[in-house]
Amino acid sequence: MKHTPKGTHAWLPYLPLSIPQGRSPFEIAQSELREGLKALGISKEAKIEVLGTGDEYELSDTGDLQVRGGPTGVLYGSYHLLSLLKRGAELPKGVVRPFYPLRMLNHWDNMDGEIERGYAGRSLFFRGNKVSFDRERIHRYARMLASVGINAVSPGNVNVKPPMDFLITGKYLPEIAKLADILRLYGIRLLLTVEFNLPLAAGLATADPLDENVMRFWRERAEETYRHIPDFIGFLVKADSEHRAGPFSYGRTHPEGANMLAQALKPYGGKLFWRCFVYNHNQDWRDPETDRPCAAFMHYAPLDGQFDDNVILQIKNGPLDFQVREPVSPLLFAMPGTKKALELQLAQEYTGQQVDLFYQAKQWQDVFSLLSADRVQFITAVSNLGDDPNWTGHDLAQANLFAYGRTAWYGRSDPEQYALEWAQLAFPCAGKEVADILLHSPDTYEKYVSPLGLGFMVNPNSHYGPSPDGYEYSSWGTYHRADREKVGVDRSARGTGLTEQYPGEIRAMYDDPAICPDKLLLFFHRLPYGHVMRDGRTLIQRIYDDHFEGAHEAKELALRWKTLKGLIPEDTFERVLTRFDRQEKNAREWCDVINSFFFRFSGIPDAKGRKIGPSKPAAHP
Ligand code: GCW
Repeated sequence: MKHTPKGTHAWLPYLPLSIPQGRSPFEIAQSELREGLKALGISKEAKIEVLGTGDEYELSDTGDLQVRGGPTGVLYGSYHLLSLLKRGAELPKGVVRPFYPLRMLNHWDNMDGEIERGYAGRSLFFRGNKVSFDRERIHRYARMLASVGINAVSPGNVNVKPPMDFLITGKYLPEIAKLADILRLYGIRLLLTVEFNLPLAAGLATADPLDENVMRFWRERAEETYRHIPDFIGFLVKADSEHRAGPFSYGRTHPEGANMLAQALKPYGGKLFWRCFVYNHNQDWRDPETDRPCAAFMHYAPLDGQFDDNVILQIKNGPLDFQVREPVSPLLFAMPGTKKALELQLAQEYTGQQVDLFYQAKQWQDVFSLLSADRVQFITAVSNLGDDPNWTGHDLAQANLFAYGRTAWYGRSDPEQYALEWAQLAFPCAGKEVADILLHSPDTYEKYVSPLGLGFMVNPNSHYGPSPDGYEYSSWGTYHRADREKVGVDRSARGTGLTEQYPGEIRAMYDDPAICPDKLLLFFHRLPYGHVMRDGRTLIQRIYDDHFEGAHEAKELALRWKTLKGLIPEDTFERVLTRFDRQEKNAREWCDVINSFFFRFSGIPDAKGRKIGPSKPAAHP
């Protein structure tokens, strides 16, 4: 039987699916360039020269093509050169170098093969509680990441479930080392997630970070991990968060817990990434004082200067939890004496689950427009990949991974540019049209799901589909507080005080409903339905209008896709069409459920006389 390789070309249609030959990034670059130029029908010679030490490169075309750069730089340069030639674009002038030294991808894979918040199949790394991967597929995965400059991955879930807690032991390290061996060829290094309570599971009496035996235990784990993977980056930890153990379990502080792990890694130059997703998930919904988005700043900001220099605090882009629209996390502006990593989420947990289209680069632009990129030293994103043949379930969701790679490389978000580049590479006959569809997608989705900064009106657990009170009376701290008169949470200085965590100008903007951006109005303020918006409409009318418009635009996206028939490979076209059909239905559902919810509370009819709420269902065709 003919072997059909799994894992499509993604945005690299000019590279063969077979494994490139080579034992180093330099040799891989040679092989990729040779094959790529051949497939592009370019007969010029390409010379690669290793100069320098890092990720930087320089491209030139003076009769011959030239790629010069550091040992990994030549690989990035080769992929970049091929993509430019494919798109007929100009070569960049001067040396190209990345903004962030580590451009990471965090998978949330479990060892049984399931992926937490995964919408594209099963794990690429684990199966049946074992490390288990398809070598060819990992080569293609690594190539895809390297082609956009991603150079670090953590394969395992931050919610470490057994037996993953034992990944950093002799039982699994030899297999993990084989994975690292492939990734290394593409300049990619590994991080592993660890469970704070591992000492207990391993038979120690405690996992108290100040206990001598516990310290020794972690030093041994670090030593053994580096023995198998000499270029290992370090550990990633979710502690004292959503049922995970952590220093609090032992009456210790987060610097005490994090520094202890960091010290175990220190002799090898290792780093400890410590997530700041720490809040009380056992909140009483009746309590108006405790406000989840305030939690991370309140906990960590006073700890500036107490973390060792190889500890990096990993902070989500917003203060709540990857909602459709959130303000930038105030913690990202704080703690000047502490290293920080920005965490984005490619997995579309709250943004359509890779059924509905949502191009995320626009969301990240919100972050970078307020936060200068050098406020953080590292960047990471939760992966949207799985073993589906097209990697991301929705083919167009590949654009998010691509755009993330570019964002991490350049340290800025340029949604238009990245969408166009991706679309021209993936769909050369319809680049502009596809880019345009991508660029419209987040606004459309936001309108029918969650306009004005309202979040969490989703079904509990799955986080998909409308359920306005799904998280309203729960312990998760996720409230919109809608009643007959008003909706939203007052997070201003007069309310829970979240706005006071921001630096001056930003604080002033968020604190005053008159200048707070519409898109965040109900995130920061509690307002009556009759509140007159800057555009003259009332708040309730804006809620109705946005939902109707969003549902209508979802239909239009599907129609626009249909015009591309013949310009997109048939199977991709059909697969995406199916998703657009589902999105259209989802959008209608969101619109009707949320508008009915607000109509029933407020009793205010739609000024445009559209039908809200129960009506005769459409007759079956
Ligand atoms: O958004 C929540 C998700 C959890 C996730 C958690 C986190 C890995 O619903 O599935 O757990 O965030 O970021 O730790």
